[in-house]
Amino acid sequence: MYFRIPQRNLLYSLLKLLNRPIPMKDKIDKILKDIESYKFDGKEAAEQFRLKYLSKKGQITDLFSQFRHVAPEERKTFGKLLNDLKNKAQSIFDEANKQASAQEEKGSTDIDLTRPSLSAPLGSRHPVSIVRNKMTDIFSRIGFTVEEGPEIENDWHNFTALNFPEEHPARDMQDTFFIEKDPDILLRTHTSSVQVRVMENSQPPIRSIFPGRVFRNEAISARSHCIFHQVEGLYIDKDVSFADLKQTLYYFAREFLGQDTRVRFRPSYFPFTEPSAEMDVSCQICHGKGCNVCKYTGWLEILGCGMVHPNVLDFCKINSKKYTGYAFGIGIERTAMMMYQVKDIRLYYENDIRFLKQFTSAI
Ligand code: 2NL
Repeated sequence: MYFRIPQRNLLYSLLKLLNRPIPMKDKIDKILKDIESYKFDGKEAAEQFRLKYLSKKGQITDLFSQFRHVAPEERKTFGKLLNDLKNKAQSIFDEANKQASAQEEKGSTDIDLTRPSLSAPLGSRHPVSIVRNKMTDIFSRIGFTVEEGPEIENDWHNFTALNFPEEHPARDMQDTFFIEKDPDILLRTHTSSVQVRVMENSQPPIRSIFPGRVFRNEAISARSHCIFHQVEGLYIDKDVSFADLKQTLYYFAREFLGQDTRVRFRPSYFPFTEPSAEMDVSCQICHGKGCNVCKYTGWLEILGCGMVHPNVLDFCKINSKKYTGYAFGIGIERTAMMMYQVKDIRLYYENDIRFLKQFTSAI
């Protein structure tokens, strides 16, 4: 015999009378709507879903415990609805779990390789590179090859093979960055060390230029820095004379600064050349009239040069009785300061985009 609970029947009759949906149906509908709108959002959110609906204290489990209050004639309908709801929630959770494991296997981020990349703003060439390229381009056109070598050097390649006497001040710690002493390992103070390496490893004719970064232990100021760049040049063959040196550097000056450029040579001294000279160019700012760039002389010093000292040739296993050569060295920053009227060398190393973006180049 079936025994009715009077109060429960009373409640249902009352609700039916008021034409209200019964609460169980309401709850099932609401939960169904909620779980159907669930979107996968990672492992943590999937677990929250399970706790909310399927765990011991979850909303669906709770509905099952309320089932015993359902009127017997409605148990079949609600039993099915509840079971369907539970199965649906379980399959949503299972699917979410699958996705979470797949994601974990891939590495937690989803990278869409088909997405267009962010456009990187195009930079500009560094003024030191612009000037170096312009110099190497000019010399390449008359048959000079470009050679490079190490920035960390030994005493032989940086000093001894270049005819620096034992007591020369450049060998001092005050002027050069030493990495080790006895045997001396140091940061090269000029790219002449590369020229020594080329001479040691090949025989004339040698016609090359040597761009690169060099290091000197100088106090940093508007005019000098402990790091700067050079382009050196070397030409060795039979019968190379000072006339070849002058004409080549004259060609360079006119290509570099303009065809109306004039040059002059002043005697100088370097341990690795004899005779030695410095070359001035007519000031391209005032065309010789005098301005504050050329300090009202009309001339700017642009490079040092000379005939390779016979000792240097012999040290590098080139027969100085048979061959002669000339060499020169140009400071890139100094030249760029003149060209662009930059008053402080430190600007070249500060990487301030406002400074760097002002320079444009064809190469
Ligand atoms: C300067 C002067 C110079 C050289 C560099 C050189 C290299 C060898 C042999 C002979 Cl292996 N000379 N280089 C020659 C004269 C001057 O540089 O004021 N540079 C910024």
